Amino acid sequence: MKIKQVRVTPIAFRDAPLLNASGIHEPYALRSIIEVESDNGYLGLGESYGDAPVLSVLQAMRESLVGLDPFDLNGLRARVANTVATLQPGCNGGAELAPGSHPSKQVANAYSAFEVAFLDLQARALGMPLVDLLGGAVRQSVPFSAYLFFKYAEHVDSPYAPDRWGEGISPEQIVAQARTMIDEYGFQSIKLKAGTLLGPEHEVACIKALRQAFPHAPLRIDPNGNWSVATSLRMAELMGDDLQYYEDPCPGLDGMAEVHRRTGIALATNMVVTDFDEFRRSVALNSVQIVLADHHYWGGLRDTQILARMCDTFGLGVSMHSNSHLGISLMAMTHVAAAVPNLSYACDTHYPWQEPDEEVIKGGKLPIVDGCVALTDAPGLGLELDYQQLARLNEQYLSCGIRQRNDVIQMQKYDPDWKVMKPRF
Ligand code: GKR
Ligand code: MG
Repeated sequence: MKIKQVRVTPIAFRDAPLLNASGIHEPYALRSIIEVESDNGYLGLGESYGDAPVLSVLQAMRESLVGLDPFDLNGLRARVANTVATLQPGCNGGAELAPGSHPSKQVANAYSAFEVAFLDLQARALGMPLVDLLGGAVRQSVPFSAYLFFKYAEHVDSPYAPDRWGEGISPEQIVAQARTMIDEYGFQSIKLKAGTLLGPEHEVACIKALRQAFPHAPLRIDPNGNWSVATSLRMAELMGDDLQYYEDPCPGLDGMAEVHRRTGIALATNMVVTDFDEFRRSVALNSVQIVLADHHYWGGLRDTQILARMCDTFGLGVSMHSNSHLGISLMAMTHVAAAVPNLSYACDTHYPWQEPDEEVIKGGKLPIVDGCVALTDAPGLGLELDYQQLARLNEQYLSCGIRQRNDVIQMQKYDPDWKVMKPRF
């Protein structure tokens, strides 16, 4: 079996005005959809970042993959390294919150994007679910958490009607957001994105309100490294007992190590441990106790399994990080999480924030039931592309004008003096 053709299609889908440490989401989120076609008629699918620097690598890869055996993952790795070496690195304004789109992650993220498509193709050709290539499922469905965001009712420059979630600023509104998500999807755990302009005291008040409204739900808060060590310690004192884990309260391995040393609270990260080198340094400092994996920048599904094994070896918990994404990514996350025996917490996903009419797979949005995404017996990831939808979202990409995520510039439309400051509080 040889690869006959590779297609990389950039798409844009509507994204809510969600607040975070950098600023606010833009009206559209970008992704790329990858198709790898074999000479005997199989198709493998992948999904990755759609920001210009990532997209340029993915597109530059296309020709080099033609003729490659889709089982030759080492051949894929060599070709990615070659291509990246010949391209100029770009910079990305959203890179810190989407660490996989950072230029230093170009090889890992381009490899990941194609690795998923190659594995999907392999599994389809063998007539087995992709998870079987990862050693088989240790669970048939994977738990995800309700991922809450502070948000405005609509974008300052909204090109479309307001979303159905409304404003999410006050503790009451955040509890209502959680209730809607839990009612619709059955999530058992709750994560609150923090580190916003609203400030730590307000965000902790929302955690308190959530604790009261959902007395038994595991709770996490994620300020994306936007609080100083002193603020992180002060907030830990206020809410420590309410948290299942404290995610990236402050920047840096040293800061995280200090917060853990002085509070004893389990710290999770998708910011200070984003590759194996940082993992090694973190273990020496005991900076984090839970690593949030993400196959999009950890080097694909197999390297995510290696990361999980390393977490097991060093006594760390493992779960999963997410950025705005569609169903191909969700299913890839589900297959790898199903094959990780030591997955210790419900994974993150932005999926509920994406609109029902903006999916590129046949059948529309994937179901999340009782907070879980279930595997199926279908070969590969079990997904087929809806080409009409793909064309529509590609059209949206072409017309939306956004080429690189930049939550800072978007926030400056509300407040021209807004600047990146880490930590802000
Ligand atoms: O989408 O605003 C966002 C999030 O802040 C995202 O960019 C982060 O990467 O969800 C992520 C996280 O857990 O840090
Ligand atoms: Mg995080």
